[in-house]
Amino acid sequence: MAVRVNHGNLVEILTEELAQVKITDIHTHLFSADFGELCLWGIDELLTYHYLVAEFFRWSSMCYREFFVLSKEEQADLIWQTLFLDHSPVSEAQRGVLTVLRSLGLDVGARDLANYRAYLRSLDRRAIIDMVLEISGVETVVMTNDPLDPIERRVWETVGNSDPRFRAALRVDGLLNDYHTAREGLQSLGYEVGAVLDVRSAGEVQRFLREWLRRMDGIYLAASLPYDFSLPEETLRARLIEECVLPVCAELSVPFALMIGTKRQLNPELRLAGDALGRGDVRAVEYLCARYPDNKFLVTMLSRENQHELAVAARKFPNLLVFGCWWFLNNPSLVEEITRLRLETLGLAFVPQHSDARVVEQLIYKWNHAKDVISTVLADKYSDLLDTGWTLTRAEIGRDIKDLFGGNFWAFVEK
Ligand code: RAT
Ligand code: ZN
Repeated sequence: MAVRVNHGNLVEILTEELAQVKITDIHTHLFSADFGELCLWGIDELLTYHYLVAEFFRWSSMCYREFFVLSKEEQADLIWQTLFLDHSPVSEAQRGVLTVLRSLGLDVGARDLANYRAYLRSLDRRAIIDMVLEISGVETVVMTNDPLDPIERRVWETVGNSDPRFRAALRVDGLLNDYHTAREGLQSLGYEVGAVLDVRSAGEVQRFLREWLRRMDGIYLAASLPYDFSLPEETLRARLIEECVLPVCAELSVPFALMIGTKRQLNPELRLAGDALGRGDVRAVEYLCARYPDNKFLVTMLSRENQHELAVAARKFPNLLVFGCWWFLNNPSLVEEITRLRLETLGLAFVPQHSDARVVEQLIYKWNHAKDVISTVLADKYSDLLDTGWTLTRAEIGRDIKDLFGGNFWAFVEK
């Protein structure tokens, strides 16, 4: 018999449904075990996450170079001391480490870094992946794949990805944001791409995209783009998108994912931690969706200020799926605000979050924290529905949660 939802059982039902949903994490920087050293895990990787490196330098006056020549373990020791022992670890990325340790059954109160290290080192790559996917409820992990990275390419050209829980996404930042360097990479792979994007070169870029999407069985093609990304415009990037990326995506029925709003290397001394953000221009997204109705666009924007406009754009275009609270937006207060805004503007037709995890264990905290916030917001929304006299069943809540955590994405990909 259908279980009716009421104000008394709503939170419990939501918690139970969220605990059992199988998540598709649509954007991560994780790799399956086949990728060897590219698959990052363990306490030293967790503590040297670039989000934490940036936070470490809020306190430390150490010179950047001195820090980066240290071993991973030494860097991790310094970060632990500075961000966890010398100050309370309240930031989102700091708390995340503790959520991971607790979920792995370790004693967070003991503050025993040596013990955490020893425990995690006693596991292997495959064991940690299995354990983390089980704990986090993640069923499918979408990777970020760059065939111009020689280490990664060697894997694709030899063993490939043998783990069906991991899926590929072809990332083309280099091509769109630094064509002249990427061109050399493409040439070394046998693609005859010239300095000028003439018909022949455009055809060769298309061939590269097509062949690598097929080889990786990529589910989408993606790029992160700077905050001043604009379309239409007379630039090489615009031509690469309109003459190479979009035709191939349409031909293979693959979405193009745009992640807009980066301000790369604002402080290059911080290396990977040195990127920032700027307010983007939603008009570029509106232009693409209107001009290319046969293409599908997955879009996330990095600036809080863009979220309302982006949600409104998604009301207008069925070929636009908004996803995630990306990178600097992945703070509980902002995830809550943005998820409320999207639910109120779009109903359940969006993808509320992706993890952006770089270290396997981060899946645990990113999804645990996201579910907490999304649960609070959904509880309010369902409660408002009950107040109107609308009836709800547990199965309907389960259906909605499945859509949010994977169903909407797969329906869009398969559209
Ligand atoms: O969130 C991150 O770790 C960033 O460094 C970026 O990788 C960003 O998510 C991206 O995909 O460009
Ligand atoms: Zn990312």
